Order: sequence, then C-alpha cells, then structure tokens
Amino acid sequence: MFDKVLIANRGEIALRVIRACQELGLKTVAVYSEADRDALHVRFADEDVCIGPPAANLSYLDPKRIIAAAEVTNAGAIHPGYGFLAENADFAEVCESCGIEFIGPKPDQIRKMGDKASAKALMKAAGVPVIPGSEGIVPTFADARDVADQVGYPVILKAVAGGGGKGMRICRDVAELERGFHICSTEAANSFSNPDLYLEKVIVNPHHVEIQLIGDTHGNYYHFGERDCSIQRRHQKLIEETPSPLMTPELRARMGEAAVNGARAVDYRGVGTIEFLVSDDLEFYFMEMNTRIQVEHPITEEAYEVDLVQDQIRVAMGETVKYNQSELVPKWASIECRINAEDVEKDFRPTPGRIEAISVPGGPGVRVDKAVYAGYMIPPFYDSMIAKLIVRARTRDKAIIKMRGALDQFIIQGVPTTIPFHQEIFAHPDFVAGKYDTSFIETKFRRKEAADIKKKNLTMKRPGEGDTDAADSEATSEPVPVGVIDKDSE
Ligand code: MV4
Repeated sequence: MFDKVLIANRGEIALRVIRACQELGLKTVAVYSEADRDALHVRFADEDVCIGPPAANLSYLDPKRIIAAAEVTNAGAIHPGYGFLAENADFAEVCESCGIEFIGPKPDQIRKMGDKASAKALMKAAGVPVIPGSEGIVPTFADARDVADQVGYPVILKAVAGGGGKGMRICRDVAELERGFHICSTEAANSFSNPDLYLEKVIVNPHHVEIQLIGDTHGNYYHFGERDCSIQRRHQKLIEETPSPLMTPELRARMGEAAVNGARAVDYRGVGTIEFLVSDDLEFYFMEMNTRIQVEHPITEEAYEVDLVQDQIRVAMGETVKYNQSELVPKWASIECRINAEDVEKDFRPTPGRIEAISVPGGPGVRVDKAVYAGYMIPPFYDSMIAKLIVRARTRDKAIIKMRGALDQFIIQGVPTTIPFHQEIFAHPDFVAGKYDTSFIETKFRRKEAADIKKKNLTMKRPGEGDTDAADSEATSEPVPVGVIDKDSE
C-alpha cells in the first residue's frame, strides 16, 4: 500500500492526477524540469523535485531521475500519466524492482501490447475480431507477397514496434509491396530498433472507435462504452466524442464484450483502451491496445459519470472496483476539443510563447482541463496541447451547440491556437450530421499544401479567394446555423 504518489508527468494530466490523489487522501509529489519551474503541477503538489534540464530525455523520460525523486521523497507509487514513460515496460519493471507501485498494468502486459503483432495474436486467440492479414510477422518479402495474395490488395505493412500511425505503409500491388517491404523494414529498424513487420488488408476510410475498460486485481472487468476519435489530422486526434454517431446499443455491447474478453485473456489490470477500426458496414477489428489513461478519458468520465483516474489508482491499491455493467450506459453526450498552441495557417506549426491573457468558458456541462494561466510561458520542449475543452449535454446536437458557444468564449491571447480550426469543424454540416470517418480532415477540409499547389495552377484570383472551399471540390457545403440542428426536446 502507498500513501504518497509521485506524478511522472507535467501539464494538464499532472493536475488531473494530483486532484484525483487529493480526493483519495493521498499525498502528491511533482517532478519538473528546469523549463517547468513555474508550472502549476509544481505548485499544486505537496512536494516537488527538480529532475533535470528541459529536454525530456534528461528529465521526464529518464527513469533514473524519476526513481531517484520517488526514493528521496519516499513516494510509494508512481503515476505516469500519458506519453513519456507511461507505456515503457522497462520503467514499470524498474519501479517494481524498487518496491514502487507503478500505477498501470504489469510490465509484461505493457510489453505484450507494445509489440503490435503479439498484441494482435493475443486478441485473436481471445476471440476479438482482427483485421485479415499475417499470423505474426512477415519475415521476408516472399512471405508478405503470399499473405497479400490471400487477403487481396491494397495491403498495409505495419512495424510491430510502431503504432499511432508511425511505421506504416500502404501497398496497392505486388510491385509496391516489394519496394515498400524493404523501405518500411529499414525505417522500422532505424526508428524503433526493430525491423519486424506484419501485414494487413486495408480497411478503407475506417472509423477510429475505441473502448474504455478497467480491470481490477480481483478478476472484475468493465467497459465504459466507446469514444469516436475519427477526427484526426496526421494521426493527431483533434476531437473525440461519445457516444459515437455510428454506434448502436447492440454494437456497443458487442464491442465492449470483445474488449473486456481481450483484457481478461491477458489478465489485464488497470484502465486501458482497445482501439478498433470500424468499417462503414459496422464490422469492427482490433487495432491496438493502449495500456494507459488517455488524453481523451474525460469524455467518458462526463458521459458515464465516473472518475477513471481515481478508479485507476484504486486498482493499483488493490481495491475491488464495483460496477454493474448493465448500468454503465452513456447518460450524456460528451465531446472534447484538444486545443493546441499551433498556427493552423502555418501547417499547424507549434507556437510556444507567453499566454498574455486567458479567459475560459464555463456554465453547466463545460469542463476545461488545462495547466496554463495568464502570464504562463509555453515552453518549446514538449507537446503543444495547452487545454482540453470538454462539454456534455443530453444529446449530441445540444453538445455541439454548447461546444460552439464554449469555443466562442474561449479567449487566449499571446499565441495562436487551434480554436479557429475547431470552430470550422463545428460549423461543418457533415460533422454536425455525424457523417465522418478518419478521412474527414483530409478530404473535407482545406489542406494548406493542396491549396497552395492549386493556387499556383489557377489564373489570377482576388486575395482570399481560393483560400478555403476552392481548395477542395468536395468542401462545397455551407455551414449550418445553430438553430437548425436542434430537433429534440428534453
Ligand atoms: C489501418 C488502416 C486501414 N487498414 N490498418 C493508423 C494508426 C494506426 N494505429 C493504425 N492506422 C490505420 N491502420 C488497416 N488494416 C488505417 C489506419 C489509419 C487510421 C486509423 C485510425 C485513425 C486514423 C487513421 C488515419 C489514417 C490511417
């Protein structure tokens, strides 16, 4: 048992974990790099330790420094948050060997899920639907060609050590496969120190739908429905929502059951997420398992009225988690916008700098998870997400209206943010209608690069013309006024 938790993270998730610990009566230790001296997680924790220079490799990503900080403060547990060391099996193992509770699954569970081919094999054995493809890795091009002949083109090569869109390559025919195999394998060796690849049939324009689950150390497993994370740009999620517009109670029950079966089969403990690809005809396939609390966990908390971070810590304390699965139904529609300090007009380039002024939206059903404040300097060393804006309402349509208002009332001065981009998405008729998949941003939105190329090829235009919808022949629909979508009554 532990009564003090070290939070091996920064930013909004560090605050989220500190709050959960405080509510559970646990003491907290913040660690921080020299770039984060003025960060709120340092102020809000009971104790704090400077662990090194700004570079993540020399601070938040360095197991030795984190363990040393836990030992000097006598912290009995480490919460890794997301990113950094959250899915580092070796780190979880070091924690274990030092007698420090790692708040997450066992090292070997992290390791098995980190190897995407092994994760897929385990899930398949547990009866979870998987994408047709190779059984394990394809050691040679000849093996890849044989599997591709069986499942049919197009196929996708994926690095076993990749994930989140890294180390993937689509091949439309055998010639592309031959070239692609060697390129992908070399890239995987260079990027992940592991050249191993597996191969799958391509699911065209899939939906990204993930199931949130929890397992305790007493054999209890529950799921908290889905999150639709299909609104992404270059594998960065922009918006997440639950319920998913394409979900039905029957499909949710089947996907939830599959996820729980998968978790049970590996004796999983803690909170976790199983990512599925869902085709337009509502077939679902296991893609990856995330063995951490995720950025987008708040929408599940809002919709299901649960506290996933508290539950996660309780599991690590050996407590029994008690829910009635039949009562775990979405009580609200919830949507999250990830707000990044990025210049949308400059290819989403990060814009570190000083937040001169900030005013956040509020009112019932509005939650802002953030760690920035007026006068705060956003350091250039870490990721650019500065806030998560989460809303909930009784219906999706009402949640969209609430989000539009909240975005309009979210004022950040000093650095450009992605708020204007979110406002565009929330004005798009296809998004409002729930008609979107993972290709939405690429196909329904102007892409700066595409726009620039097209503009060059067009005859002279007045300034501004051809900036937006002209860049994409499909993006011709007009925004809809707010009142039009509210068809329901409470
Ligand atoms: C796929 C796929 C289509 N078919 N696998 C991208 C992230 C990584 N986790 C897996 N990804 C994909 N795997 C097969 N067999 C399409 C994607 C994909 C994608 C998946 C989820 C969310 C956004 C995406 C954007 C492009 C491609």
